[in-house]
Amino acid sequence: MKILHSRPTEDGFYMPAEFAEHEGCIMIFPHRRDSWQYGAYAARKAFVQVAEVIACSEKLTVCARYEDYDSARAMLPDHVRVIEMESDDAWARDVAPTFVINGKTIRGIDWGFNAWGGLHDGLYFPWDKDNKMARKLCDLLEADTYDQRDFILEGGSIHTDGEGTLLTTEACLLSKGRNPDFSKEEIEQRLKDCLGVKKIIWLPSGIYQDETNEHVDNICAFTAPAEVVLAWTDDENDPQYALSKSCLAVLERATDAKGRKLTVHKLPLPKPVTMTAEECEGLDWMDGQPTRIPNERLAASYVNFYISNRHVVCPQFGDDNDGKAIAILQALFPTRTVIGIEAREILIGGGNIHCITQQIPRRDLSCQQSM
Ligand code: KQY
Repeated sequence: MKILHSRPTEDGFYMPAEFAEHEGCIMIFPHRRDSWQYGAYAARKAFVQVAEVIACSEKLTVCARYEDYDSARAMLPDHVRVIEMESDDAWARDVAPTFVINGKTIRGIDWGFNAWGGLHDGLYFPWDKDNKMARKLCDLLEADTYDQRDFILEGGSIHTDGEGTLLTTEACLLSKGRNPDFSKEEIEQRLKDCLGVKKIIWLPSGIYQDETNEHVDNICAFTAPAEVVLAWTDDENDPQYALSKSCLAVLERATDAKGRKLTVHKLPLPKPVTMTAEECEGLDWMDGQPTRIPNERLAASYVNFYISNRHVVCPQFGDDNDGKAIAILQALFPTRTVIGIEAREILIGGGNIHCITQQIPRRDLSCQQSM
């Protein structure tokens, strides 16, 4: 496939919203022993449950390393495509391409990936296998590839409405470990040039303790044009309170690319989810340091859901708010069924259901959406 050095927007391409129809989805089979406790066996079961729901209505491709291929093939349903591909970890949202369309054709964007901050505050080294995945996946899907490797970006740090508006966080995109030589204006311009967006809504922060420097996909997501959900707590003593409140203030003032005010739906957070000593013992150390410590709070949020063609796949934490989150999302997605998946095993890795998935939009969606 061709490697392109132009910019998608100038070529008439844009990134559709996740709630628009998908051709498929990409996931990666987990294996990393310093991310997933006790050899990733329980994490694999959780990934498979997510895969089973998505594969009901989308062509799902799961990438597995050579040594994990047989397990992946055996654990996943027959109609899921399993391919052999090297990876450093299992975060398809961040290492698979961002797909853009023009109403007829699909192309992938190959952003630079440096494990959420490179040598500054990245989460592992090396990350070269992850960094090569976008281009390999474009080849597999026969999609020409925009070379944007000079710009570090993860899919979890952006959400679009497909109608010209993008949500992101300052905490992540302005972090020192990503594009320290780019000004905020230059970052905005790159997002506009690549994703067909005209308006960027900068939320100040994300979820407390989110080790991605606070990806937007854990705190806020579009559920429809001009409608968002925001992770929320009423507990003023929770450090999350100030973070969510500052985001709410921005969202309440904001208008989107079409001049509409946003409707903000608060999605309650679960009570703090923390690591147990036993879970910590099940993780390999990295560079002589434990990757998690007992009582460490994890960045649990119901906002980290995936919207498939027929379902919304929502994390569950064994919390009183699990059912409330499902009920709120079900009301917001009346044409889909919301399915809860026990997600503690995924959360231990540092992300959640949205982070382990990357949608492939239908290439023939109306182009009008970006106008
Ligand atoms: O949340 C994500 N998009 C990725 C999380 C990476 C955590 C690595 N331990």
